[in-house]
Order: sequence, then structure tokens, then C-alpha cells
Amino acid sequence: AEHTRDEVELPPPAVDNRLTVHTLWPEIDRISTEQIQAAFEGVGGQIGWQLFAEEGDMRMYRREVEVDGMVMDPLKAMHKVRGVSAREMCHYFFNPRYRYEWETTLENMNIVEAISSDAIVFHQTFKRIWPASQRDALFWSHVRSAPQHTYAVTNHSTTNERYPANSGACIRLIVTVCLACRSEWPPGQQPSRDNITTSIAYCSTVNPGGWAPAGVLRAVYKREYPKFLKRFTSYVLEQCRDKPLVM
Ligand code: 6CM
Repeated sequence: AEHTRDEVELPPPAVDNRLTVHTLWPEIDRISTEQIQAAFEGVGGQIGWQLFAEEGDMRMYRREVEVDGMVMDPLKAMHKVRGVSAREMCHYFFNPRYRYEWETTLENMNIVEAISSDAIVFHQTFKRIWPASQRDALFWSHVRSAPQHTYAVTNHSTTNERYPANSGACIRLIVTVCLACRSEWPPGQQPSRDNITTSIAYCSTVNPGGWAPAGVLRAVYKREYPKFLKRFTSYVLEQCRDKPLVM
């Protein structure tokens, strides 16, 4: 019964009709398509990407970008995980039920609007990083399937009059994140826990929304992004252990 309950909440293989009639749909569709396409484009040969973390199959790159003295470094990470599917990875990233279990920078999460089985608007506050002010974010999150055994979650900042920016103690940060996952297995075989490999491309661009010391911010990113990706992937492996593979 436990895994039946999980399965009904898995990312749907096709876009949910309740999403396509929502006012956010044109933006969600456009940005998700762009992000998924860009996610699998390599960093090799492109100017400015510097490798800043490497461990096993995980590689993390950043590009140093400052606008008016504020750090907006785009980040791109590649990883490979054996024994879980792209759909399973995205299920655990998208579904709010699991978020506190793997997201260590999170202080609080609220569902602002449950649009459909594949789209939710979230308000989140993050742990305060001294000496900067605390940050919050308001973003839509959309999970979808794509060709070549791919599933992806895109998160992108939005607005909502019930959650005005910079009205309390928090500064509103602006975020675009994409976790794109593609599964492969040996030709001529059926996919299984024993033969499946999922490639992960994680892209993130955060505009801190207001003053934050560049050195502190870069140090936080350098520490927190590898920690996040390692923790998240091992969390999913642990959750999927002894459960049937879901493609
Ligand atoms: O992608 C990640 N998490 C998703 C679910 O929560 C979602 C989150 C996006 C927000 C990313 C904000 C990162 C900034 C956290 C530090 C607080 C900044 C304080 C600035 C002041 C110095 O897409 C995983 C995100 C992993 C982040 C390391």
C-alpha cells in the first residue's frame, strides 16, 4: 500500500490539463522548455565556466557574474546516479512532502497554490546567513517529461499579491533552477535497478535581491551546492532501495 500511494503522486507522463488552462501556463511552458534544453548543453569549450567542485561523477561549474556589485553567478552541475530513474529523481525533488528531509538551507516552506499534479507555487524562507538579511523566495515549480527518458523540474520566481516582496524581515531573492534527469540502460535490455544510470544536470541562477557581501555569498554557494546535490542524490537512492523501479 505504501508504494501505491507514492505512485499516484509520481510526475505525470503528460502535462496535466489543469495546468494548461492556468494564467501562468504560457510562462511555465516557455521557461521550462528553455531550461531543459540548456541543461544538457555542455560547459566544455564555453568561455568562463570554472570547475569548482568535483567528487566521483559529480562536477560543478560556475561563471562569475556581478551586476552592480551583486553576485549572480550561474551554476551548472553534472552528476550520474546508478539504480534510480529520472522520474524517481524528479518525484523527490518536486514533491513538497520530502523537502525538509533533503533541503538543509530551508527554514520554512508554504504551498501558495497547488495548480495541478505537476505544478505548485511555493513560498520559502531560507536560513539566515550572517551578516546578510534573511532571504525568502516565491516561485512556481513544474515537473514534466521530455523525449529520451527525461524528466525535469523547473523552478522560477513569480509574484503573488498575498506574498509581497521585502515587506517583512526578509529580502526576496529571485531564482531560476532546473533539475533535468535522463535515464539510460544497456540496449536490448529492460531497465532495472541493476542496469539503469541517470544523468543529472542541475542549473541554478540566484539573484540575491539586495546587498549581500560577494565573498560570503560565493563561500556559501561553494559549500552548499555540492552538499545539496550529494545529500539529495543519496536521499533518493535510500528512498528507492527495495522499492520497484518506476519509469
Ligand atoms: O534547488 C534547490 N532547492 C529547491 C527547493 O527548495 C529550490 C530552491 C531554490 C532557492 C535556492 C536559494 C539558494 C540560496 C540559499 C542560501 C540563502 C541565501 C542567503 C543570501 C545571503 C548571503 O529550487 C537546492 C538549492 C540548494 C542551494 C544551496
